[in-house]
Amino acid sequence: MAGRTKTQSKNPTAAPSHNGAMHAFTPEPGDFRRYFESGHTHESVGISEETLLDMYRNMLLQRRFEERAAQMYGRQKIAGFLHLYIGQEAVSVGSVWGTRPDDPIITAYRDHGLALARGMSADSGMAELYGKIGGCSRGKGGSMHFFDAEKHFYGGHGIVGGQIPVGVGMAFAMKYKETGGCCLTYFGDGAINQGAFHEAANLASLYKLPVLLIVENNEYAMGTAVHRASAEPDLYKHAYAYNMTGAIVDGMDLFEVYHAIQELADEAREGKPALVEVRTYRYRGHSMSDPQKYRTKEELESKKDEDPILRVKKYILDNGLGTIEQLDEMDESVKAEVMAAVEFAESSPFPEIETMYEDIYTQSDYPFLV
Ligand SMILES: Cc1ncc(C[n+]2csc(CCOP(=O)(O)OP(=O)(O)O)c2C)c(N)n1
Ligand SMILES: [Mg+2]
Repeated sequence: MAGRTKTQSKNPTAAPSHNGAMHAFTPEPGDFRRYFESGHTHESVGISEETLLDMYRNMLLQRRFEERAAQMYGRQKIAGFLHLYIGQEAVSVGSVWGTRPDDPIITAYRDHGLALARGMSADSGMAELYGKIGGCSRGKGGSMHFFDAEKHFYGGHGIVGGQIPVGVGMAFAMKYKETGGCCLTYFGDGAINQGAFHEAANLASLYKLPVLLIVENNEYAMGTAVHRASAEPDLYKHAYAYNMTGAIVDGMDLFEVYHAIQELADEAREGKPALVEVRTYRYRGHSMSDPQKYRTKEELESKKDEDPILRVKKYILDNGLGTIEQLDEMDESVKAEVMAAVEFAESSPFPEIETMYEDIYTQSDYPFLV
Protein backbone atom coordinates (compact mmCIF):
# COMPACT_ATOMS: atom_id res chain seq x y z
CA MET A 1 0.00 0.00 0.00
CA ALA A 2 3.02 2.29 -0.46
CA GLY A 3 2.07 5.80 -1.55
CA ARG A 4 -1.49 5.55 -0.27
CA THR A 5 -2.52 7.08 3.01
CA LYS A 6 -5.83 6.84 4.70
CA THR A 7 -7.82 10.08 4.50
CA GLN A 8 -7.81 11.69 7.91
CA SER A 9 -10.28 14.33 8.95
CA LYS A 10 -9.38 16.96 11.51
CA ASN A 11 -12.96 16.95 12.62
CA PRO A 12 -13.81 13.49 14.00
CA THR A 13 -17.51 14.17 13.62
CA ALA A 14 -17.29 15.12 9.98
CA ALA A 15 -16.72 13.07 6.88
CA PRO A 16 -16.14 14.05 3.27
CA SER A 17 -19.18 13.62 1.09
CA HIS A 18 -18.89 12.46 -2.51
CA ASN A 19 -18.34 16.01 -3.77
CA GLY A 20 -15.66 16.82 -1.22
CA ALA A 21 -17.84 18.98 1.05
CA MET A 22 -17.93 18.09 4.72
CA HIS A 23 -21.10 17.04 6.46
CA ALA A 24 -21.46 16.15 10.11
CA PHE A 25 -21.87 12.66 11.48
CA THR A 26 -24.86 12.31 13.73
CA PRO A 27 -23.40 10.75 16.87
CA GLU A 28 -26.85 10.43 18.48
CA PRO A 29 -29.84 8.85 16.83
CA GLY A 30 -32.29 11.21 15.17
CA ASP A 31 -35.66 12.35 16.36
CA PHE A 32 -36.98 9.85 18.93
CA ARG A 33 -40.38 9.94 20.63
CA ARG A 34 -41.66 7.78 23.45
CA TYR A 35 -45.38 7.47 24.10
CA PHE A 36 -45.53 5.24 27.18
CA GLU A 37 -46.72 5.89 30.72
CA SER A 38 -47.58 9.50 29.94
CA GLY A 39 -50.41 9.47 32.47
CA HIS A 40 -52.86 10.82 29.91
CA THR A 41 -56.52 11.35 30.59
CA HIS A 42 -59.20 11.70 27.93
CA GLU A 43 -59.14 15.42 28.64
CA SER A 44 -55.37 15.80 28.40
CA VAL A 45 -55.41 14.37 24.86
CA GLY A 46 -58.55 16.28 23.89
CA ILE A 47 -61.15 13.50 23.74
CA SER A 48 -64.66 14.39 24.88
CA GLU A 49 -66.68 12.03 27.09
CA GLU A 50 -69.07 11.31 24.26
CA THR A 51 -66.24 10.53 21.85
CA LEU A 52 -64.58 8.26 24.39
CA LEU A 53 -67.77 6.21 24.64
CA ASP A 54 -67.93 6.01 20.82
CA MET A 55 -64.33 4.82 20.75
CA TYR A 56 -65.02 2.22 23.42
CA ARG A 57 -68.07 1.00 21.51
CA ASN A 58 -66.01 0.57 18.36
CA MET A 59 -63.36 -1.43 20.23
CA LEU A 60 -66.14 -3.67 21.52
CA LEU A 61 -67.61 -3.97 18.04
CA GLN A 62 -64.28 -5.20 16.70
CA ARG A 63 -63.95 -7.73 19.55
CA ARG A 64 -67.49 -9.12 19.26
CA PHE A 65 -67.36 -9.14 15.47
CA GLU A 66 -64.26 -11.31 15.51
CA GLU A 67 -65.42 -13.60 18.30
CA ARG A 68 -68.52 -14.30 16.25
CA ALA A 69 -66.47 -14.69 13.06
CA ALA A 70 -64.30 -17.29 14.81
CA GLN A 71 -67.43 -19.17 15.82
CA MET A 72 -68.82 -19.07 12.28
CA TYR A 73 -65.46 -20.23 10.94
CA GLY A 74 -65.75 -23.24 13.27
CA ARG A 75 -69.16 -23.94 11.74
CA GLN A 76 -67.57 -23.78 8.28
CA LYS A 77 -69.63 -20.79 7.27
CA ILE A 78 -66.40 -18.91 6.52
CA ALA A 79 -63.69 -20.43 4.34
CA GLY A 80 -60.06 -19.58 3.65
CA PHE A 81 -57.87 -17.66 6.03
CA LEU A 82 -59.12 -15.76 9.07
CA HIS A 83 -56.60 -13.68 11.03
CA LEU A 84 -58.06 -12.11 14.15
CA TYR A 85 -57.04 -8.70 15.47
CA ILE A 86 -58.22 -9.41 19.04
CA GLY A 87 -55.92 -7.58 21.49
CA GLN A 88 -54.90 -4.86 19.03
CA GLU A 89 -58.09 -2.76 19.13
CA ALA A 90 -56.48 0.26 20.82
CA VAL A 91 -54.22 0.60 17.79
CA SER A 92 -57.02 0.78 15.24
CA VAL A 93 -59.36 2.96 17.26
CA GLY A 94 -56.67 5.26 18.66
CA SER A 95 -55.09 5.87 15.28
CA VAL A 96 -58.30 6.25 13.28
CA TRP A 97 -59.87 8.63 15.79
CA GLY A 98 -56.60 10.57 16.00
CA THR A 99 -56.58 11.30 12.26
CA ARG A 100 -58.96 12.53 9.57
CA PRO A 101 -61.71 10.44 7.98
CA ASP A 102 -60.16 10.94 4.55
CA ASP A 103 -56.59 10.05 5.52
CA PRO A 104 -56.02 6.87 3.49
CA ILE A 105 -55.47 3.61 5.34
CA ILE A 106 -53.64 0.62 3.95
CA THR A 107 -52.79 -2.49 5.94
CA ALA A 108 -51.95 -6.17 5.80
CA TYR A 109 -54.31 -9.15 5.93
CA ARG A 110 -55.21 -8.68 9.65
CA ASP A 111 -57.58 -5.99 8.51
CA HIS A 112 -61.05 -6.36 10.12
CA GLY A 113 -60.32 -4.10 13.08
CA LEU A 114 -59.05 -1.16 11.05
CA ALA A 115 -61.92 -1.47 8.58
CA LEU A 116 -64.52 -1.39 11.36
CA ALA A 117 -62.70 1.52 12.99
CA ARG A 118 -62.83 3.45 9.73
CA GLY A 119 -66.59 2.98 9.63
CA MET A 120 -67.17 -0.13 7.57
CA SER A 121 -70.44 -1.70 8.68
CA ALA A 122 -70.48 -5.06 10.44
CA ASP A 123 -72.88 -6.25 7.69
CA SER A 124 -70.43 -5.41 4.96
CA GLY A 125 -67.50 -6.99 6.82
CA MET A 126 -69.31 -10.18 7.85
CA ALA A 127 -70.74 -10.75 4.36
CA GLU A 128 -67.20 -10.41 2.98
CA LEU A 129 -65.99 -13.09 5.38
CA TYR A 130 -68.80 -15.31 4.09
CA GLY A 131 -67.77 -14.61 0.49
CA LYS A 132 -71.15 -13.07 -0.28
CA ILE A 133 -72.17 -10.27 -2.66
CA GLY A 134 -73.15 -7.97 0.21
CA GLY A 135 -69.52 -7.89 1.34
CA CYS A 136 -67.26 -4.86 1.01
CA SER A 137 -65.34 -6.54 -1.84
CA ARG A 138 -68.49 -8.18 -3.24
CA GLY A 139 -67.48 -11.45 -1.67
CA LYS A 140 -64.39 -11.85 -3.81
CA GLY A 141 -61.77 -10.75 -1.32
CA GLY A 142 -62.60 -12.52 1.91
CA SER A 143 -60.97 -11.87 5.26
CA MET A 144 -57.63 -10.69 3.88
CA HIS A 145 -59.01 -8.23 1.34
CA PHE A 146 -61.41 -5.86 2.99
CA PHE A 147 -61.64 -2.71 0.88
CA ASP A 148 -63.77 0.42 0.93
CA ALA A 149 -62.57 3.19 -1.36
CA GLU A 150 -65.35 5.58 -0.28
CA LYS A 151 -64.06 5.42 3.25
CA HIS A 152 -60.46 5.69 2.04
CA PHE A 153 -59.71 2.17 3.21
CA TYR A 154 -57.37 0.58 0.67
CA GLY A 155 -57.04 -3.01 1.95
CA GLY A 156 -56.35 -5.74 3.08
CA HIS A 157 -53.05 -7.14 1.50
CA GLY A 158 -51.72 -10.68 1.74
CA ILE A 159 -48.10 -10.28 0.67
CA VAL A 160 -46.11 -9.46 3.80
CA GLY A 161 -44.77 -5.92 3.37
CA GLY A 162 -46.32 -5.54 -0.08
CA GLN A 163 -48.64 -2.73 0.96
CA ILE A 164 -45.84 -0.50 2.31
CA PRO A 165 -44.63 0.84 -1.05
CA VAL A 166 -48.26 1.26 -2.12
CA GLY A 167 -48.93 3.38 0.98
CA VAL A 168 -45.86 5.47 0.29
CA GLY A 169 -47.03 5.83 -3.31
CA MET A 170 -50.39 7.12 -2.09
CA ALA A 171 -48.52 9.61 0.10
CA PHE A 172 -46.54 10.71 -2.96
CA ALA A 173 -49.81 11.31 -4.82
CA MET A 174 -51.20 13.32 -1.92
CA LYS A 175 -48.12 15.49 -1.76
CA TYR A 176 -48.25 16.02 -5.52
CA LYS A 177 -51.91 16.96 -5.39
CA GLU A 178 -51.47 18.97 -2.18
CA THR A 179 -54.44 17.32 -0.46
CA GLY A 180 -53.10 17.83 3.08
CA GLY A 181 -53.76 14.16 3.87
CA CYS A 182 -51.52 11.66 5.62
CA CYS A 183 -51.36 8.03 4.54
CA LEU A 184 -51.59 5.61 7.46
CA THR A 185 -49.56 2.62 6.35
CA TYR A 186 -49.79 -0.32 8.74
CA PHE A 187 -47.79 -3.54 8.73
CA GLY A 188 -46.65 -6.24 11.12
CA ASP A 189 -43.31 -6.80 12.82
CA GLY A 190 -42.70 -9.60 10.32
CA ALA A 191 -42.67 -7.09 7.47
CA ILE A 192 -39.86 -4.93 8.79
CA ASN A 193 -37.12 -7.11 7.38
CA GLN A 194 -38.63 -7.16 3.91
CA GLY A 195 -36.79 -5.11 1.31
CA ALA A 196 -40.08 -3.40 0.46
CA PHE A 197 -40.10 -1.67 3.85
CA HIS A 198 -36.57 -0.33 3.46
CA GLU A 199 -37.04 0.90 -0.09
CA ALA A 200 -40.30 2.60 0.82
CA ALA A 201 -38.93 4.13 4.05
CA ASN A 202 -36.00 5.60 2.15
CA LEU A 203 -38.22 7.28 -0.43
CA ALA A 204 -40.74 8.43 2.19
CA SER A 205 -37.98 10.33 3.97
CA LEU A 206 -36.09 11.47 0.90
CA TYR A 207 -39.22 12.95 -0.69
CA LYS A 208 -40.61 14.20 2.67
CA LEU A 209 -43.88 12.39 2.10
CA PRO A 210 -46.98 12.70 4.28
CA VAL A 211 -46.95 9.12 5.58
CA LEU A 212 -46.81 7.26 8.86
CA LEU A 213 -45.22 3.84 8.69
CA ILE A 214 -47.01 2.15 11.57
CA VAL A 215 -45.53 -1.18 12.59
CA GLU A 216 -47.93 -3.13 14.77
CA ASN A 217 -45.45 -5.14 16.81
CA ASN A 218 -47.62 -7.91 18.25
CA GLU A 219 -44.48 -9.87 19.19
CA TYR A 220 -44.87 -12.65 16.62
CA ALA A 221 -44.79 -13.22 12.89
CA MET A 222 -46.70 -16.50 12.59
CA GLY A 223 -44.83 -18.52 15.25
CA THR A 224 -41.58 -16.56 15.23
CA ALA A 225 -40.87 -14.11 18.04
CA VAL A 226 -39.47 -10.73 17.00
CA HIS A 227 -36.09 -11.26 18.66
CA ARG A 228 -35.60 -14.51 16.72
CA ALA A 229 -36.18 -12.81 13.37
CA SER A 230 -34.86 -9.28 13.83
CA ALA A 231 -31.21 -8.48 14.53
CA GLU A 232 -32.58 -5.20 15.91
CA PRO A 233 -35.68 -6.03 17.94
CA ASP A 234 -36.32 -2.34 18.73
CA LEU A 235 -38.07 -1.82 15.44
CA TYR A 236 -38.46 1.96 15.70
CA LYS A 237 -34.67 2.28 15.42
CA HIS A 238 -34.90 1.53 11.72
CA ALA A 239 -36.11 5.12 11.40
CA TYR A 240 -32.60 6.43 12.05
CA ALA A 241 -31.20 4.70 8.97
CA TYR A 242 -33.64 6.76 6.93
CA ASN A 243 -33.25 10.02 8.82
CA MET A 244 -36.85 10.11 9.96
CA THR A 245 -38.66 10.34 13.28
CA GLY A 246 -38.74 7.06 15.22
CA ALA A 247 -41.47 6.59 17.79
CA ILE A 248 -42.43 3.89 20.23
CA VAL A 249 -45.98 3.74 21.50
CA ASP A 250 -47.86 1.70 24.11
CA GLY A 251 -50.29 -0.05 21.81
CA MET A 252 -52.41 -1.36 24.67
CA ASP A 253 -53.27 2.16 25.76
CA LEU A 254 -55.92 3.98 23.77
CA PHE A 255 -54.89 7.48 24.82
CA GLU A 256 -51.21 6.93 24.04
CA VAL A 257 -52.01 5.69 20.54
CA TYR A 258 -54.48 8.49 19.89
CA HIS A 259 -52.09 11.18 21.04
CA ALA A 260 -49.02 9.75 19.30
CA ILE A 261 -50.66 9.21 15.94
CA GLN A 262 -52.40 12.58 15.98
CA GLU A 263 -49.17 14.41 16.76
CA LEU A 264 -47.02 12.44 14.32
CA ALA A 265 -49.61 12.54 11.51
CA ASP A 266 -49.78 16.31 11.75
CA GLU A 267 -46.01 16.49 11.44
CA ALA A 268 -46.12 14.06 8.51
CA ARG A 269 -48.60 16.36 6.74
CA GLU A 270 -45.88 19.02 6.90
CA GLY A 271 -43.35 16.71 5.25
CA LYS A 272 -41.95 14.90 8.28
CA PRO A 273 -42.79 11.20 7.94
CA ALA A 274 -42.25 8.82 10.87
CA LEU A 275 -41.76 5.18 11.67
CA VAL A 276 -44.09 4.41 14.55
CA GLU A 277 -43.58 1.16 16.44
CA VAL A 278 -46.73 0.33 18.33
CA ARG A 279 -46.15 -2.37 20.95
CA THR A 280 -49.23 -4.56 21.09
CA TYR A 281 -50.16 -8.23 21.43
CA ARG A 282 -52.46 -10.62 19.66
CA TYR A 283 -54.43 -12.86 21.97
CA ARG A 284 -55.43 -15.37 19.33
CA GLY A 285 -53.26 -17.51 17.08
CA HIS A 286 -51.76 -16.23 13.86
CA SER A 287 -54.76 -17.61 11.99
CA MET A 288 -57.45 -20.11 12.85
CA SER A 289 -55.16 -23.07 12.22
CA ASP A 290 -52.42 -22.11 14.69
CA PRO A 291 -51.78 -24.52 17.61
CA GLN A 292 -49.72 -21.75 19.32
CA LYS A 293 -46.90 -23.98 20.54
CA TYR A 294 -44.45 -21.08 20.37
CA ARG A 295 -45.75 -19.33 23.50
CA THR A 296 -46.66 -20.42 26.98
CA LYS A 297 -50.11 -20.18 28.56
CA GLU A 298 -48.52 -18.09 31.31
CA GLU A 299 -47.31 -15.52 28.79
CA LEU A 300 -50.74 -15.28 27.22
CA GLU A 301 -52.49 -14.97 30.58
CA SER A 302 -50.10 -12.30 31.82
CA LYS A 303 -50.78 -10.23 28.70
CA LYS A 304 -54.51 -10.40 29.31
CA ASP A 305 -54.02 -8.07 32.26
CA GLU A 306 -53.17 -5.41 29.69
CA ASP A 307 -56.32 -5.97 27.62
CA PRO A 308 -56.90 -2.61 25.90
CA ILE A 309 -60.67 -2.91 26.14
CA LEU A 310 -60.68 -3.72 29.84
CA ARG A 311 -58.34 -0.79 30.41
CA VAL A 312 -60.74 1.66 28.79
CA LYS A 313 -63.70 0.08 30.57
CA LYS A 314 -61.97 0.51 33.92
CA TYR A 315 -61.09 4.11 33.05
CA ILE A 316 -64.71 4.92 32.19
CA LEU A 317 -65.99 3.35 35.40
CA ASP A 318 -63.28 4.78 37.67
CA ASN A 319 -63.88 8.28 36.33
CA GLY A 320 -67.66 8.10 36.49
CA LEU A 321 -68.02 8.57 32.72
CA GLY A 322 -70.50 5.70 32.53
CA THR A 323 -72.08 3.09 34.78
CA ILE A 324 -71.61 -0.65 34.55
CA GLU A 325 -75.27 -0.92 33.50
CA GLN A 326 -74.69 1.50 30.62
CA LEU A 327 -71.59 -0.37 29.47
CA ASP A 328 -73.36 -3.73 29.70
CA GLU A 329 -76.20 -2.31 27.65
CA MET A 330 -73.72 -1.07 25.08
CA ASP A 331 -72.18 -4.53 24.91
CA GLU A 332 -75.62 -6.06 24.32
CA SER A 333 -76.34 -3.62 21.50
CA VAL A 334 -72.97 -4.42 19.92
CA LYS A 335 -73.69 -8.15 20.14
CA ALA A 336 -77.09 -7.57 18.51
CA GLU A 337 -75.44 -5.58 15.72
CA VAL A 338 -73.03 -8.44 15.09
CA MET A 339 -75.82 -11.05 15.12
CA ALA A 340 -77.74 -8.94 12.60
CA ALA A 341 -74.57 -8.90 10.47
CA VAL A 342 -74.43 -12.70 10.60
CA GLU A 343 -78.05 -12.85 9.42
CA PHE A 344 -77.27 -10.35 6.66
CA ALA A 345 -74.30 -12.46 5.55
CA GLU A 346 -76.34 -15.67 5.65
CA SER A 347 -79.05 -14.21 3.44
CA SER A 348 -76.76 -12.45 0.95
CA PRO A 349 -76.14 -14.50 -2.24
CA PHE A 350 -72.79 -15.80 -3.44
CA PRO A 351 -71.40 -13.98 -6.50
CA GLU A 352 -72.28 -15.57 -9.83
CA ILE A 353 -69.48 -17.53 -11.46
CA GLU A 354 -69.80 -15.32 -14.58
CA THR A 355 -68.63 -12.35 -12.53
CA MET A 356 -65.30 -13.97 -11.74
CA TYR A 357 -63.33 -11.70 -14.09
CA GLU A 358 -65.18 -8.53 -13.14
CA ASP A 359 -63.68 -6.02 -10.69
CA ILE A 360 -60.13 -7.08 -11.47
CA TYR A 361 -57.39 -5.22 -13.27
CA THR A 362 -56.74 -6.72 -16.68
CA GLN A 363 -54.82 -5.60 -19.68
CA SER A 364 -56.92 -6.61 -22.65
CA ASP A 365 -54.01 -7.12 -25.03
CA TYR A 366 -52.05 -9.29 -22.58
CA PRO A 367 -52.11 -12.89 -23.83
CA PHE A 368 -52.34 -14.65 -20.47
CA LEU A 369 -56.02 -14.09 -19.72
CA VAL A 370 -57.50 -14.37 -23.24
C1 LIG B 1 -43.78 -12.12 1.15
C2 LIG B 1 -44.46 -13.10 2.05
N1 LIG B 1 -43.71 -14.00 2.73
C3 LIG B 1 -44.31 -14.90 3.56
C4 LIG B 1 -45.67 -14.90 3.70
C5 LIG B 1 -46.33 -15.88 4.68
N2 LIG B 1 -46.78 -15.17 5.86
C6 LIG B 1 -48.07 -14.83 5.99
S1 LIG B 1 -48.32 -14.00 7.39
C7 LIG B 1 -46.72 -14.07 7.87
C8 LIG B 1 -46.26 -13.47 9.16
C9 LIG B 1 -46.29 -11.97 9.19
O1 LIG B 1 -46.24 -11.52 10.51
P1 LIG B 1 -46.39 -10.00 10.91
O2 LIG B 1 -45.89 -9.14 9.81
O3 LIG B 1 -45.76 -9.83 12.23
O4 LIG B 1 -47.96 -9.76 10.99
P2 LIG B 1 -49.01 -10.35 12.02
O5 LIG B 1 -49.50 -11.64 11.44
O6 LIG B 1 -48.34 -10.54 13.32
O7 LIG B 1 -50.12 -9.36 12.07
C10 LIG B 1 -45.99 -14.77 6.92
C11 LIG B 1 -44.56 -15.04 7.03
C12 LIG B 1 -46.42 -13.95 2.98
N3 LIG B 1 -47.74 -13.87 3.07
N4 LIG B 1 -45.79 -13.06 2.17
MG1 LIG C 1 -46.62 -9.76 14.13
